[in-house]
Amino acid sequence: MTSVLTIAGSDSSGGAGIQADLRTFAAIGVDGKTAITAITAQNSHGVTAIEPLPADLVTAQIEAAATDGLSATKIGMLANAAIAEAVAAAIDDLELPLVVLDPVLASSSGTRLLDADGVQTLLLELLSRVLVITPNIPEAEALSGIRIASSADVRRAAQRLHQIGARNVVVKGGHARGAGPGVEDMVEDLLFDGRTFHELRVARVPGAVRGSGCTYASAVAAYLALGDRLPGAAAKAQQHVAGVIRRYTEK
Ligand code: PXL
Repeated sequence: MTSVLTIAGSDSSGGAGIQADLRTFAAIGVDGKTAITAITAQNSHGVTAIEPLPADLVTAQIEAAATDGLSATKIGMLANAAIAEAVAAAIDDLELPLVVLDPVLASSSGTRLLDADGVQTLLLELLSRVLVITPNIPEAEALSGIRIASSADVRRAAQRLHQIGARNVVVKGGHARGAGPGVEDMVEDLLFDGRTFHELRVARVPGAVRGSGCTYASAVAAYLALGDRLPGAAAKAQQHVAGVIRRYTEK
């Protein structure tokens, strides 16, 4: 069976992280493997504890998964620079396939999930080693240093992240705040591959669901594993997330 590895944190509430990733792999029909980077304790009120795991233990989990064979890789919460470095080294040493990096910086409640040194390692060591990075608007602003208030700014931020080394960049439009015509009823994700901007649109489903970023990046990795390419995998992942949010908010 097609296997996808998620390298990410555990969310005890089940909404985000490893738990969301495995749910997504199962829904799309790929086998999930896990390398847990950190344990978090959290609920609907926020994050109450975070414990990063030793970087060597993260490497050992990735090695174990890679030895059995992988078709794609998703990276989420990294917690600190030592883990980010270990993951960058594993990408090279184990030739991890089709790597999707969700640059998780903070939880929805605002708790930091990657420390400041880790952000530098992500920019300097990881960005250039992955196939695609999938920031939301606040993450794209933080990583590019460009404040985003319009769709022209989204393009500038994507170009900047490409200049820094990312081969493909998807800036997810879910967090757009009045950034242009139609943002109230449509979500527009922007994919930049270094040459072309691809605008991927879906009807906005009202409401926010925790873990949507994790679900999106896992879905991109799963579709890549099944043989889709970009931008097709990104378009399918966007539809998958919209469907999950619709079903969740109907409950
Ligand atoms: O959604 C970002 C995220 C990623 N990974 C873990 C998380 C969260 C948000 O809370 O807990 C483990």
